[in-house]
Amino acid sequence: RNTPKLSSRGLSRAFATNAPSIRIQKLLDRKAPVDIHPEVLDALQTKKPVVALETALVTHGFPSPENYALASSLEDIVRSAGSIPATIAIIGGRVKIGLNKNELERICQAPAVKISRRDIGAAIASKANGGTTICGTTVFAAAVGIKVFATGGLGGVHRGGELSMDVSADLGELARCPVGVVSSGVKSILDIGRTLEYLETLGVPVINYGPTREFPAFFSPRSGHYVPWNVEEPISAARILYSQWQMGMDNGALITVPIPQEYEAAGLEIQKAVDHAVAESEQNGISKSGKDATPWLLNRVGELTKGESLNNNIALLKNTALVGGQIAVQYEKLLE
Ligand code: PSU
Ligand code: MN
Repeated sequence: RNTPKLSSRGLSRAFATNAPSIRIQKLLDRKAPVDIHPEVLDALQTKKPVVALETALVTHGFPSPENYALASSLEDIVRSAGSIPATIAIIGGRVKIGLNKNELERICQAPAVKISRRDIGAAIASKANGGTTICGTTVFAAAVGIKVFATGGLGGVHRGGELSMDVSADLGELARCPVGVVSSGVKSILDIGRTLEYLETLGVPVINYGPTREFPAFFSPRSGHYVPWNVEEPISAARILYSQWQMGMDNGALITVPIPQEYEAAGLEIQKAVDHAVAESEQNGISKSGKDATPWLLNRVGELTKGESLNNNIALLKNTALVGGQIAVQYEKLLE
């Protein structure tokens, strides 16, 4: 393996100094199948800002080889904001917190399972490769004490979810892990209103990053649904996270970053393809296929828009990576 074995001596010094290291020490004590990239480990120990990045979007959301260019540019953007990126995946049954170049290439090319919380044990035991969803990535970020995670589209309540009960595990995970998830809202492949209701039930704060409280609909900055809070600066988002966790609360938070203005018009066109794809999924039964439903819809929207949706998707991912990097920097300053 390229990630050197963690030295438990170095860790016990860190153990005394901060909370992430206590968690890491516990993982080590259990000989957990986790490799923390040395740069990420150092950042966690010396309290540098770290931003988690997911891999289901590269294994199940984007085609190869574009996925590799995207994943590495998201890491670069997090760095440009002053944070250390920790792209998370399962490779050969080991949980990787931060990937080196070979590992990133591998997860972008090799067949991989889509990893939600419930897939973790089985994927490790069967030595699988896995792309972690927001749910799966949040589990691992929390396990090592990463506080900020930047991504694209959150899963949610599917249309018709009041009958099918197809509700993404992403929502429940935000309620149980102390991680601030920076995303562009949820795609209108989902029932946005019910997704927001469910987040409220779970006690997950939803904060829009921008001048209004309108919840963004991924391809569009507007959904017609409103959330209770908005902030306009990274420091303001960081203070909300800090205050919540200072109280000993252990739930996460959702911070939504609308797609940049110049993509709004294209977003409206893509919206039509979204409706078309949802109608098809109901006719062909994919909508009832469990974990395959979301990847199928994402792929179909890409086909219907001849790749236009992927361009918008890349733009918004880059934007959330930047804002996530900035929020992580401000959060660490509050801890000083
Ligand atoms: N929605 C998107 N893009 C994505 C996903 C959702 O617009 O890439 C991915 C994310 O990884 C998310 C997962 O966590 O799909 C949700 O899948 P499901 O609905 O099966 O929980
Ligand atoms: Mn589902």
